[in-house]
Amino acid sequence: MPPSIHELSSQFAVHGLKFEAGNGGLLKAVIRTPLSQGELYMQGAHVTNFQPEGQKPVLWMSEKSVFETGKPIRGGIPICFPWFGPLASDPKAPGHGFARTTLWSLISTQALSDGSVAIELQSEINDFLVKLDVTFAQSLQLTLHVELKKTATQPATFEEALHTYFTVSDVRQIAIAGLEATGFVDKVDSAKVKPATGKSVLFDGECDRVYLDTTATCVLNDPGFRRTIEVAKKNSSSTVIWNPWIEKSSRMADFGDDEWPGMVCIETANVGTNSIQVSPGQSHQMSVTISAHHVV
Ligand code: TA6
Repeated sequence: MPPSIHELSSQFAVHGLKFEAGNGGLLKAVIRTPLSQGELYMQGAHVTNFQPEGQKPVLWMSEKSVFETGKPIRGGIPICFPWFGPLASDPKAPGHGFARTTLWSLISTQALSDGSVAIELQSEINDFLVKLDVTFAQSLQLTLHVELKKTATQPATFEEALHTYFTVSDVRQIAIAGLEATGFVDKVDSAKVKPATGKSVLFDGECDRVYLDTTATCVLNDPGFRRTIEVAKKNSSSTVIWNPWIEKSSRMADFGDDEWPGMVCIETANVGTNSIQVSPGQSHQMSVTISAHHVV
């Protein structure tokens, strides 16, 4: 039984953080501080809003997203774990694993002296104890901690992604810098492995690329919004770039047919050959820090 808003509030509400019934009645934390505002749904520990003071919203949400128990929310920062994409060994398994559709538990909340708000959540997924630390400041920081329980009988391998959807003025006008020197798996072209392009990523059609063996910070240049968004990461060796464009958007019920120009995903991940193996009792932390900057 999920905790009530009253129970959550009495135990975890702090200055700048309260709890409400969100869309579909799903429990959410609402953050309002002088530095930024944000929202996080307890289902999936899913950040659905982050807007630094004086900036436009940074994260994109589909108008068509469903908000139902056990169903993925479209937009924000879904957590993909313990696998990414379809599960090769079980076609019936939910895409991107089930961390994003599980009800996470709150561990702690803090109103910090610099005006930011920190939230810690956890979930048990198979033999893993998974924790997410989120700090809403002028920037947004997420750290995904994955620990294989000591009771596990052998090492385990997992994939993970913070599948971040960014709001953009027009995906046809943006450029993503940081991946110029990295080859990629092109999921729009039969998963062919393609060499580094030496250029920023530009968009003139559906894009679904898995860049492997890269720890680079990505910079989203958005002239239409006169801003850059920096996506810096720790302990992540994969970056996924996605825009569904026209045809794929029309095939997704929870994605408006005319929404594709306004978003792009820059995903902080460890997938494929960058999957992580941990032994019983061992843990791994992957972090992303997202910051928006005006461009005069
Ligand atoms: O990260 C890109 C991707 O793997 C795409 O292939 C597309 O499937 C996207 O994730 C969204 O997946 P979802 O299961 O949320 O519809």
